[in-house]
Amino acid sequence: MASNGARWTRRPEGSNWGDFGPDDQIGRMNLITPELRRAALAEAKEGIAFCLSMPLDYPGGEGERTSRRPPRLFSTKPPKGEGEMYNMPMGIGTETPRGVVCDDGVVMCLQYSTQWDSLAHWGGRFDADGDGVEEIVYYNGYRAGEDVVGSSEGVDPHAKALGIENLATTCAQGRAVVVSLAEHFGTGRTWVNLEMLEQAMRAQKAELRTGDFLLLHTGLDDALLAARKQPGDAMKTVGAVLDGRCERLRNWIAASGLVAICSDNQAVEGFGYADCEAGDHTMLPLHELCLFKLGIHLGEIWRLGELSRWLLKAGRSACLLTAPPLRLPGAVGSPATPVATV
Ligand code: UVW
Repeated sequence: MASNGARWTRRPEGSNWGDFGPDDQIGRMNLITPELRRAALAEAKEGIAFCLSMPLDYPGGEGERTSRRPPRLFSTKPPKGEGEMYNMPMGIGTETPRGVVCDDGVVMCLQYSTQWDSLAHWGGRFDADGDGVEEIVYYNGYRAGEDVVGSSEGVDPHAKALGIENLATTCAQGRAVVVSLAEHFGTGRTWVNLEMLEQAMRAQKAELRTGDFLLLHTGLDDALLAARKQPGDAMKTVGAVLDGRCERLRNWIAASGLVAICSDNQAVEGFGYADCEAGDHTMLPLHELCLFKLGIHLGEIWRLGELSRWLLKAGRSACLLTAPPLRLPGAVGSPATPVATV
C-alpha cells in the first residue's frame, strides 16, 4: 500500500486510477450526479419504454469461441420428501390442498447473453508496485490472488473487489445516447474507427455529454433473433465493431465523459485481428482501456434494434436508461434487463 493510501505506486499510462479515491470500485459511474440523473429523466418525454434485453437463452448454441453455456432451469426439491417443487400441491391441514407451487433455480453462464462486464472482467500484467516485476492487476490496482481470487487460493472463484454488485448499487441509471451503426454502415462486419463513429454521430445528431452511456446498435441483435437460436457464424460476420486498434478512438473515449459503452454485438470491439503480429499486444484494446484503465463498464449482446429505430424515426438520439445488473456479490459479469424510456 502506497503512502497516499493507493494499492499502487505506479499506475498504467493513460489510466485514471486513484482519481475517484484509493478504494473506488465503480469507475466512471462516479460521474453520474443527481443533477445529471434529473437531466436524464427529462429525456423520458413520451413515456414509452423499451426492454433492451435479449431473451437470455439467446444467442443460442454454445459458440465456437467461448465455453459459455446457455441457461438451464431446474426445480427445487421440497424441504422434506420426494419429488420436485413443480406443479406441486401445497397447503396445510388437508391431503388435497387448493394451492399449487412451482419453484426453480438456474444454472447459466453470466455472460452468455445480454450482459454487463464488471471491472474485474479484464485486467492486465503491470508493475504497479514499482519493484520491477509485473503482477496481475485490475482497475485501481486491485490484485489477482488477493482481491480477485480463484481455485489457486483454495476458494470458489470470486471477486472480493470490483464484483458486479458494485455496479448494481449505483443503479446504473442515466442519460444514454444511441448511435445506429447499422443505419450508417449497414449490417455487415465493419470495423469502426473514430472518424467513422463521429460521422455516424453527426449524421444522427447524437450529442454525447459527461455522464452518458453510449449505446451502439449494429444489427446483430435482429440477426440473432431471426436465426432463432441457430446463430451460425453471425457473431463473427454480422454487425459493426469498434476498432480498438484506432488510437484516436481510444483517446476520444478517454477524453469523453462517457460512463459505459454498450452494444448488441459480442464484445463492443472486434477481436481476432488478421493483421496482428504475434507478440506483446492486448487482444482486446478497448477492454484494456475501458475496464482496466478507466473504469468504464461494457455492456454486450443488448437488444437495441427497436429502440434505435424508434429514435431514428423520431429524429432523436437520447433516452433515459435504467440498467442495473444482478446484485450478485463477487460475480465478474451479470445478465441485465436494461430499460430505455423515451
Ligand atoms: C471476453 O470474451 C474475454 O470478453 P467479453 O465477453 O467482454 O467479450
